[in-house]
Amino acid sequence: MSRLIVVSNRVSPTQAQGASSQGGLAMAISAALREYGGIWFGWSGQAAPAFTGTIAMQKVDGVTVATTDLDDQDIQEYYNGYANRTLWPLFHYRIDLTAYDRSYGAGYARVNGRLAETLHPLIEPDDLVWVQDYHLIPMGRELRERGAANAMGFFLHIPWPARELLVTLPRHRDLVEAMFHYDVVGFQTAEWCDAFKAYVLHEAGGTILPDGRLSAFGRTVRAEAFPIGIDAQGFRHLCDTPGGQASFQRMVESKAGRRMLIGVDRLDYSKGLEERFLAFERLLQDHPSLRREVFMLQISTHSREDVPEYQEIASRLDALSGRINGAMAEMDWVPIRNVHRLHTREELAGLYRAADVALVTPLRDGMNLVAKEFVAAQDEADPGVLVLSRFAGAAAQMREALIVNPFAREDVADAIKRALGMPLEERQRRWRALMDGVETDDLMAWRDSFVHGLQQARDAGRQTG
Ligand code: GDG
Repeated sequence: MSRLIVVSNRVSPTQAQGASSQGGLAMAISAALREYGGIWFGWSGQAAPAFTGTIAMQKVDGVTVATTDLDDQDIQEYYNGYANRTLWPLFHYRIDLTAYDRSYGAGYARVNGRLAETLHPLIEPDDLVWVQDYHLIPMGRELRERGAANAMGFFLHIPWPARELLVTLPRHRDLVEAMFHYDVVGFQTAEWCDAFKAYVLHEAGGTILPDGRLSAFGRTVRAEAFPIGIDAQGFRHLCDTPGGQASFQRMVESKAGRRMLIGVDRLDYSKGLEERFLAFERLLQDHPSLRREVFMLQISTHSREDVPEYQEIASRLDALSGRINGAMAEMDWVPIRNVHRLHTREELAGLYRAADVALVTPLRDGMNLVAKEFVAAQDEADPGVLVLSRFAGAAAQMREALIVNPFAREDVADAIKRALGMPLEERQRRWRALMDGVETDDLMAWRDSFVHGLQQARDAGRQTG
């Protein structure tokens, strides 16, 4: 059996422990690595005075984790720069926030080369290589240039932008050409996959082969949608843990008979948090009878704090919730509970269960796992309602949610109103359909279908090679 080599931007040995406090993705990757054997490789998240390519190898709970440190310039140009100030905003349709600095592009190329140089000696001929996310698009090409002939796949966790936006990126052809060094490239939705194909066909002069593969730049690649899921049963069980039950109880008491809207997000401009607060304000303005009856718990954990745009969104959001609260709060009621503290996954599960409505209203999102976690955590007898942005990848699967346009404040306010008044029978019917999808298209199904795609690529290579 082939080993699996997973390459992610950041890897920490604790992720491999599969602890319940870790995200589901880390758990799924760890489980696959335990099953297939292999290595999880990536940046340690640490800075070294100079890049040396020294590998720290650790075996954690049966998973081999290999990490290397980057130097400060690498972190600045590759991670804070090209990944998070160029590709992230551009791929989330924010060309107004995109930094097109040459030094960032150079840092991105350099670090991908350095990581490939470090990883390459660890790869054995039969290994399947699975590269994760936008930080590492050129990794496959860098490995090929060093002689790796393995079956290789790339999965993009974020949207792929429309070609009209992608062409604003200097050297966009080079980035797309890099995708053709993989055997399989996976996207969250058919929509992002189609956007990639549109570029290949109309910008790169490529074609679609009879077997469905794309051909361009003298190479071929299979491009497909592999929508990511969550460990639905595992997440549901978190509600029954002592931590899950305690946070549920605490929240129910704190609600004091009121109804609660919940939002859980990394603090990021793509998540539509300001628009969400403004939609809630509009709801309370249009329906004064809801004041004191409803409040919003918004948990937004700080992220990427070295990037100026994230400092700005964080302070804008605090100012906005402060303004709304100041104008509307009463002695015994505050409309928005704006919380930045990190919670455990058990606590989150309990909070989701205690909520009446979830607001998942990103302006653009690859998938959005919070939507799926909320559904998994609901009480079947009295489930809450999911309000979901049409611009989240999850909307392609979760049709029974109340689908909204997050840019239209009144529409979101109307959907919240409808969610709050939805009869039990309708809530149960919608929840059942959503839960069936979340359970069927779960994280393990996602992982196994991608690995299966890699195995097919390896076997096809054996037949022709
Ligand atoms: C990218 C794509 C795609 C949040 N606060 C806490 C906490 N979280 C967890 C949530 C959820 C995760 O973070 C966020 O996942 P999302 O999917 O919503 O978003 P991104 O971080 O932007 O992820 C996204 C995803 O990759 C997977 O492919 O869905 O579209 O942008 O799991 O629960 N977890 C803990 N404490 C918190 O306070 N423990």
